[in-house]
Amino acid sequence: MDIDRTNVIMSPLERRLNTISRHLIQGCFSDSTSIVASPAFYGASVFQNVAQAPEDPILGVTVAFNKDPSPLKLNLGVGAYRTEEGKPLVLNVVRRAEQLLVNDLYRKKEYLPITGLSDFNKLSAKLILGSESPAILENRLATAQCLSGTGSLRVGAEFLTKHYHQRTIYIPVPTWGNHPKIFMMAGLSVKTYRYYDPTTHGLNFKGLLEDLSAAPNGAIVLLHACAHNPTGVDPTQDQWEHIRQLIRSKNLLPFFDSAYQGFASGSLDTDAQSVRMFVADGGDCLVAQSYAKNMGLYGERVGALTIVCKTTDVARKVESQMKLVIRPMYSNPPIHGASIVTTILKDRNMFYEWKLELKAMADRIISMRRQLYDAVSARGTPGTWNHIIKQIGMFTFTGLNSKQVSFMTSEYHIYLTSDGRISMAGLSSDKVPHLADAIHAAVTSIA
Ligand code: KET
Repeated sequence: MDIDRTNVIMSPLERRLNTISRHLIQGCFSDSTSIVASPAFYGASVFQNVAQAPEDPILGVTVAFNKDPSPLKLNLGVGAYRTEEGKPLVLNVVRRAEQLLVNDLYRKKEYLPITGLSDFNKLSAKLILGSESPAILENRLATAQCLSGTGSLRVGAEFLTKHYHQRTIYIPVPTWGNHPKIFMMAGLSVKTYRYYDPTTHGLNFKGLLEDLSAAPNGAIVLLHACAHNPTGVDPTQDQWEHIRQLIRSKNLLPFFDSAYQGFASGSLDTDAQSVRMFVADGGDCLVAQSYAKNMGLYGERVGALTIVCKTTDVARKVESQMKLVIRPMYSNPPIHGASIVTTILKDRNMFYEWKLELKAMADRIISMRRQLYDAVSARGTPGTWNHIIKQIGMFTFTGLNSKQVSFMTSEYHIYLTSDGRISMAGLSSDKVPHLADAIHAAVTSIA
């Protein structure tokens, strides 16, 4: 059967029908090889030179994990909380808030304003800065609901590229792998400051101070508000004060990433101390907040960017410019997740219930640290391991190298990022012996 009519003059409609019928016939008849292909259909794709991209270093670990058929497999890659049964957790208070939202027949699905739900913004600023914050009392801040922590960082970075005189941002070494990409894509130039000392598994405070002292005046400095990712090492209160003084004396601009408020200590207020210390001195600062971890709203993409300014007038102008960044990017943010957060934050009982559930998550992680430390110590694994209990937040930065990590994945089906970071939130008591065996075998058999 030959329906090729390419040598016949056809109208555009006829041509389209011709192509469709070819597809249909090809699907129906095995002897359709005699059909002559149209060059546009079978020729090289205009995208044929697109290179295969590598998987993301963190989210790609989950992709590999999902492909592994082994019943032993354990995903300690992405920072996502799991229960003792190894299951993802939706907080009870979140379920309750969702129920209220679903039952409210007056709720609409209209577009939100460009900067999102106004109550959400006020409550988010209060959560991170504290209700007595001078910036809130003096109304000199601009907050926009953004697409979780990542989106808040990106909007903040785009704003800085457009409106700030210094385009260099200093990020710690190491840091969350997405930081340099977010800032570079937004047009900032990325430099680094020393943060972690692998020999002590602690803070390289001297290196940090030296590098920030050498930064050009006005440069932007990315700071993890608490539970530094991936190291789990935070400055002490005194060290924070020292850092604050240095930053202010050089007119550096602090940009806080707060992705783990409540996860480090179990207390929302304690984990916000670093940010509050900077806001208390009256200087400018930016804060990106995420509700992915502390409310377990990972896929809802709820977060906020707050820019603290020195006067109300400046803050209003800043807000107007934030809108110009957001509008062509995604127009306005989604409504559901922010409504859940708002429902919880504005109701005294629900807020209290959330704090209890958050504390329970933080406590379970702390107990995992103790259990893993005990299990590794019991095996007499060479090296020092007390950093497992000293580090805080979701992660342990084990010190395992990439070869040891590959070994643990291939031999023990344990998935973690190649820098040796373990998500303690993904671990449960029954999996601790398997993980400790894997660490022991990796350390004793691979240098
Ligand atoms: N900041 C930090 C420090 C961070 O660890 C994450 C996520 C984010 C921001 C962004 O989270 P968001 O979901 O956009 O609110 N970190 C975990 C997940 C990821 O890589 O996306 C992680 O490190 O596993």
